[in-house]
Amino acid sequence: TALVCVPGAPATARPSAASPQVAAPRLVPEPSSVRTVPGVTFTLTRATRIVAGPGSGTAGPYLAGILRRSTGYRLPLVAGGGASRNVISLSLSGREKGEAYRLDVTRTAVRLEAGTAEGLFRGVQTLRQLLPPSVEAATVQRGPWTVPGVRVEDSPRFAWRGTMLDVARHFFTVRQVERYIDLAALYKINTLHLHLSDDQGWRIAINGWPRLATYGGSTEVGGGKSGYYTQADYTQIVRYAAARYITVMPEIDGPSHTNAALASYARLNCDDKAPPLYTGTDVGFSSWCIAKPVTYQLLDDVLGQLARLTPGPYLHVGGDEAHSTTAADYATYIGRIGPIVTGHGKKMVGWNEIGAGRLPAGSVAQYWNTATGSESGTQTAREAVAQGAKVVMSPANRAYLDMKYDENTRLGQDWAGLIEVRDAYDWDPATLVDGVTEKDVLGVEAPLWSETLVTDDDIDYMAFPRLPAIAEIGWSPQAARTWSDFRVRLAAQGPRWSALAVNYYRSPQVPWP
Ligand code: TNX
Repeated sequence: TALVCVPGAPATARPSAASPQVAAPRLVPEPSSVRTVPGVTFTLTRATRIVAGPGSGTAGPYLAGILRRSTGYRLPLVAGGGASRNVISLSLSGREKGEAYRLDVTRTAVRLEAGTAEGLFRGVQTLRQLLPPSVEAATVQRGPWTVPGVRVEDSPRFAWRGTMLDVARHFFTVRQVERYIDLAALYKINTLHLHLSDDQGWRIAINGWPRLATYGGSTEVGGGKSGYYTQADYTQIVRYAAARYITVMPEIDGPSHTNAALASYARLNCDDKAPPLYTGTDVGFSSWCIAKPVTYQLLDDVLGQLARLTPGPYLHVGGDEAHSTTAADYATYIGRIGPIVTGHGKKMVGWNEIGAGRLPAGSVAQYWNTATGSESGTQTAREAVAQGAKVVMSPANRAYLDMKYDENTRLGQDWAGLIEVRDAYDWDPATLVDGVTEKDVLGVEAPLWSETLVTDDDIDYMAFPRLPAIAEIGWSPQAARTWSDFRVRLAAQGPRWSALAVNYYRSPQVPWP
């Protein structure tokens, strides 16, 4: 983080007789460029207006919603024109593209501009973090609502900055998913991967195959009653995410992780016998019947319906841990499912094992192994790249939000190791796997598997602070980020999470205030 040397710095600056300094604002993810303007602050008042120009999408209403709750001010949203003092203005400009934005804070105004509404929305997240933490509260708080004078110019390193929710092992309601979406949006996450099916549960209603949801979705890890999304519920999640410029990617896992579906329809099984529902946490014991046409009729129906309900370009077909499918069957399966996905107008995404099969153009392999360099576990990632696929990095020993922080963590698993905040932060997606370089990497994703997670508090505890660490890896230039700086900026998020009632892990590695 750049520190700007200024004579006559404000009282909050670190004192130093020779060259007083103004501390840079503590933002996560770190922007490409932040220049502080010494001695300048903007103060939000009862009279401030939010000017949302044409094409600014949800950025204005989203910002107004947050600010009104905690400030109690009216903060009218106006389309433009009138005085330009005491305004927060959001406008489109030809200077930036995609998610890039520019934010200027002067004494009289906050001006945010971007080439797209999406860019404005990302910039709004930066503005939130420039305001005091209490701005995140759900009830009216005392100001003053000051914003330090800055000029931020920012754009993402990677196009894909994702997180995954496993709604199969434990089901999460639409409201729980929406809450997670809002927390992820604060860190400029733009992809929500929903793991909709697994051995323990099938979570999406499919026309023509009602028992997948009503029976296959009836229980979860540990037993008890569970649930599923109707197609209207799923559409609600997609819309909620879209209003935050987050793309939903649904996953139907296979050929393994399919027990819930196999239990729902006997005819999907090679021996025509339905196995019982499963509420344990083993992996790799189930398999689609690769030779049966009905397997592909089902997948065509499921993926076709999901393709119609999903505006985003990707369908995730799983492909992980197929320990009960022969290598030949696995290759057959990938060769069949690829054209089903592309036939419905989508691109195929799968866990890195899919590199062993034939991939349609435009496919994406999600790297989840713990292997690095050129260890044997990295082979399928290289095979995917050799076929022209891009890679999303989710190495389990770095990016898995369900791994324990240390041996005392009550929740989570430890098969991929313990992941303290520094472990989650200190790696570069472009140098992890030999032969998978910056140009092959689409981005990063932090999966939250839910074998041990039930409540919002459980989700929060595992995702915070590691989700913001992965989000920064995806957004910020590699050269602009160091652990010693990140831990200080991350510490400043603690009071924000408290204001948002987020049950975060108070890592001893982070100097929380
Ligand atoms: C491995 S990694 C899995 C999941 C488990 C997870 C638990 C991967 C693609 N599959 O089935 O939930 O470990 O950490």
